[in-house]
Amino acid sequence: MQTRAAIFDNLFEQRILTGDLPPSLNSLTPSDVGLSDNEVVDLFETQLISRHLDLQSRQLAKDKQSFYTIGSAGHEGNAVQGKVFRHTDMAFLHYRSGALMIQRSKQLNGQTPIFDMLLSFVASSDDPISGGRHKVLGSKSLFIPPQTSTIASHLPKAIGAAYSIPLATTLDIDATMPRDSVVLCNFGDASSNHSTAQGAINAAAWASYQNIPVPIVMICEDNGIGISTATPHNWIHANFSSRAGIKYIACNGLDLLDTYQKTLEAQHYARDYHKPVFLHMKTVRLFGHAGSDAEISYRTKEQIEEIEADDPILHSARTLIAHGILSPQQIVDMYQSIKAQISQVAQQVIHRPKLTTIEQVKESVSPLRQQTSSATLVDELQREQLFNQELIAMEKPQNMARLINWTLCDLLAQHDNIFIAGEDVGRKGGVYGVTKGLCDKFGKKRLINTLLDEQSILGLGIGAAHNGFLPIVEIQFLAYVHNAEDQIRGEAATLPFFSNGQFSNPMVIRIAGLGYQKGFGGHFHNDNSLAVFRDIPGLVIACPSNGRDASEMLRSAVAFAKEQQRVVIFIEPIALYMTKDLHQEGDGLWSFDYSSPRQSQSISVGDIAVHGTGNELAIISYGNGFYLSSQAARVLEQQHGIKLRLIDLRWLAPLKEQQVLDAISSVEHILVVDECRETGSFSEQLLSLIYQHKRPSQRLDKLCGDDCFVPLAGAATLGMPSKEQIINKALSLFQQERLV
Ligand SMILES: Cc1ncc(C[n+]2csc(CCOP(=O)(O)OP(=O)(O)O)c2C)c(N)n1
Ligand SMILES: [Mg+2]
Repeated sequence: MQTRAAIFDNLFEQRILTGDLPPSLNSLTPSDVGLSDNEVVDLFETQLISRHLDLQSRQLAKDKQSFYTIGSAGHEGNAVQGKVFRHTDMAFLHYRSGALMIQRSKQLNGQTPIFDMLLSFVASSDDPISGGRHKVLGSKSLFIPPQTSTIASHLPKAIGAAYSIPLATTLDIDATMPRDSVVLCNFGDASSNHSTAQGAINAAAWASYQNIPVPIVMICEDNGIGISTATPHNWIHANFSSRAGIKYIACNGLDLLDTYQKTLEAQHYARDYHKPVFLHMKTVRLFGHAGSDAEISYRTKEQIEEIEADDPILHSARTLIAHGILSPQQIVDMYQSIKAQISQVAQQVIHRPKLTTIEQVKESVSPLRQQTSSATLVDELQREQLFNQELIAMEKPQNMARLINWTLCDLLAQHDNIFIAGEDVGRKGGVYGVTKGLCDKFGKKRLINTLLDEQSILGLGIGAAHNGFLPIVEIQFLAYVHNAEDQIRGEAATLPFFSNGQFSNPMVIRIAGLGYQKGFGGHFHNDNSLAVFRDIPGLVIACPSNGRDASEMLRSAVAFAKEQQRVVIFIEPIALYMTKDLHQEGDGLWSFDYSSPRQSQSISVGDIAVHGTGNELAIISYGNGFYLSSQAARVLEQQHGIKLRLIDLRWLAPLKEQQVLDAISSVEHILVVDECRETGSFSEQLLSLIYQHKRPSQRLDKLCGDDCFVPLAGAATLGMPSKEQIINKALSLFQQERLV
């Protein structure tokens, strides 16, 4: 049986030559909208290239040479956006944007979109965007970061990138995009219902409503369906045409002239007024959702044929013929010659190399980059003015919250491309005062109070990082990462992977979290699980146990994000923010001196700390667990005479395995203390590592949080390791006869 794609291909010539074309949609002429005849032909050529690439991808799939057949057929009107927007206007694209990308590539010399896209279809390692990792649309030189297939998840970062353009001008930073750029993003009609899309569009509206500039054009390519689920009639218009702060413009994507006129209007509006535009573009979807989709199971043959008759390629052909620009025969010739060219290139690309080793595949997860210049040291006089009264307090040891605050202050002074963004981080200084006073020193543009939406906060960071910023974003509590987790997992962490290391979104995500808050808050403010980050390739995870480390590690995190373009999760144990003492009130043993950037003794990413030299017991821990282990250590040493050492992991990823193994190699008993819920905790990784390498005589055990959520009040710590439990567990290791 012939596929619909093959039927279209076979009938094309006949339809054009017999004039079997859809009726005109308007009375516009090319000159009415400012297009020359040649420009219309050029757009049509792009549409044909895109269509033939779609047809070819299905042929290649049939021949088992290609692995992804989702295409752009019916959406080729987006060639217009490839023409209207500059190639430096960063584009976050829907998967049906083949024509847009091809047309955009015509703005730059030396582009080879046909070859490049075919290389991506066949997953060749020569594919210039993903290096054979996925069929994505993307190009470094065309300012098109590749997108994952999770629909709508690219919108928060598109808004973030748009927000960062005027911000870069105001702060006078060296941005990736030119200062008069706009951002464009596109997505499907069904995708617009996704909470991520709704949240992102709401964030743009929220900003625009209060006159915060967000130069973005959000294009909804409305084909009336999402796989098999119809979008309710007129839903997109009803839902988006009167949103506060957002200009709504509609166009018919089947008609090049109307689309050109409206896209120009949208582009000018966004560029001139720095305001978001929602461009609602009607399209059709041809040949099913993808090659594997049997459309006939949910649409009748008549419906399918009716939609096919509205093919934008046929509309464009009609326009060209009606205005005497090309004859039917010239159109057919053009169609055939592009078809032949693409088929010829397809035969070449199937012989191009593929990824053959896991090392090659992994190379782009965290590519090693050349060191860039590190932070400039701020003039001492300037620093004195910056810290002013606080210099007196700096002479005394302080708690973690204060030390992080000063570190952030120094970092903001050293790096002009850093901003801090999150809920309440501005004037209030965050829930725990960690960013207090910074807004007064650096202003609202660098201490950004965001709206209450974690996806948008992370999207702001990711998008701004695309444009040369080094964002430090804050999630108010660990439990509130979860509703936005995909922005880290599916977006920030995957960008280097899918772009073969070409695009990156360096940032530090500060998250207040973990348990032990003296009964306050219950589960949501005492979420003791970091499992959500554990399996994400390339992510760096920091969790300091004390203020001095927190300060140095934050500096390293920022430097690493900058130099290696990495995403760093920085977990701040809330219960330790204000902690000053270790064993008894007033001992001040958990307060530490602040080192200025000049005095800094850096802690490299991954480096553990070993305290003590005892060989009888090693306690390995981090965060609150390390604090409690330090308390327990004194009892174990003084009352039980155990010679021990304490190991603070400090960084949970990457885990420097050899450092850990070296630190315990001469020790007889090893106890891992992990405050997180046992299932999914880092203890799993640590125990299996140690178990694989330990000597038979070494005894090993662990103490973890219970697999339970944290309740309120006095019951809050029942399920988490305590000082007493650590002592008992350690002692029981010594009593055990059985080798673990
Ligand atoms: C978050 C998420 N859920 C589900 C899917 C599976 N999926 C892929 S495309 C699609 C339909 C999208 O429809 P629409 O946004 O209208 O775009 P179209 O394909 O029609 O252009 C779905 C459900 C996905 N990719 N991402
Ligand atoms: Mg759709």
